[in-house]
Amino acid sequence: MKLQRRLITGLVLAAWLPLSAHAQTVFKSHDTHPAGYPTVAAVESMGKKLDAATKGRLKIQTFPGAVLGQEKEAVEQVQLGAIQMARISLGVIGPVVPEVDVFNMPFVFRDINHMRAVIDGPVGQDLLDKVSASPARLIGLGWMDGGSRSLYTKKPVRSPEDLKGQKIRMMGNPLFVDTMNAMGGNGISMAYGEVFTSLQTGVIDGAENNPPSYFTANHYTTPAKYYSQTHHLIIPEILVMSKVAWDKLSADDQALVKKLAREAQLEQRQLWDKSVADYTAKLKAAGVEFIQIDTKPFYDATEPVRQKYGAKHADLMKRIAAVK
Ligand code: GTR
Repeated sequence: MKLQRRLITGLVLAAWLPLSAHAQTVFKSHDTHPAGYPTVAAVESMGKKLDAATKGRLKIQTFPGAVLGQEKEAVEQVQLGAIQMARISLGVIGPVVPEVDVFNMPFVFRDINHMRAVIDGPVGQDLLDKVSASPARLIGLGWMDGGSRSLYTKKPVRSPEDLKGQKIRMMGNPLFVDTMNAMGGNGISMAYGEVFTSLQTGVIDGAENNPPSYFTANHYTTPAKYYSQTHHLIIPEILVMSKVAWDKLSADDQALVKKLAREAQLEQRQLWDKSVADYTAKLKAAGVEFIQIDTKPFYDATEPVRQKYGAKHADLMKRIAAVK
């Protein structure tokens, strides 16, 4: 009788074990960009590695094309745990973790290589840790590249005077509205998904972004065909995880996810450089006029913005400037 019971218990356990060993966790990961975009491709690749390393226990399912919402809503969903991951612009994290705004300031990085050296080094790690330690319930996993943002408008812009009276769409963060107002235009905060129609209908006169976004969001097909090389914002992208999902992971799994996010950071960079070159060529072929300008007047005009938002982070600003 005893033996029989043991046998039955053993059988039940044997039937249960393989099942539990194969229990799967699938992280839904948001991206506003379409399939194939460097950020989407890098997260997909991270997902494959995670799947292989955990023998299918942990997976990432990417949801490109903003199907889970615009970035502001996506951040909220990640905070709640309804979405487990998102690759978003750091611009929209500023309103929930104000410390990161130091990376969102105009001309805070000298150029893209400077930004890369900063995000790859201790300052980058500190900012990820600040996101994770903040009450926002987000975990900063890693960075990605968003290149530099320049203006695209219906009329060419060569100086701050040319922006006078022009309504320019900015991402949802008061810092960016202040930036555009300081640059000479009228900053209008608007979700990315509304920009195309607003450019077409004349609700706005222009917007600003990097060449891959300008192309893939079809903004170049609107009357905004002058791309003035202001490079006023170099905003890193961030890969975040919901703290709700993070807290359910073992320490080993957490370390694995972070390691793979770091690999994705470096992998995305290669894809990014290629995509900037490809989309720049495509934009030019489609008739977009790239205008080289003197950026100094825009740098000078935005000094009050760096003062206003940077004052609280004077040490961090010094550390960023000191990175070679
Ligand atoms: C892109 C960025 C997106 C989004 C978009 C925007 O460069 O990759 O995450 O923030 O800009 O302007 O809203």
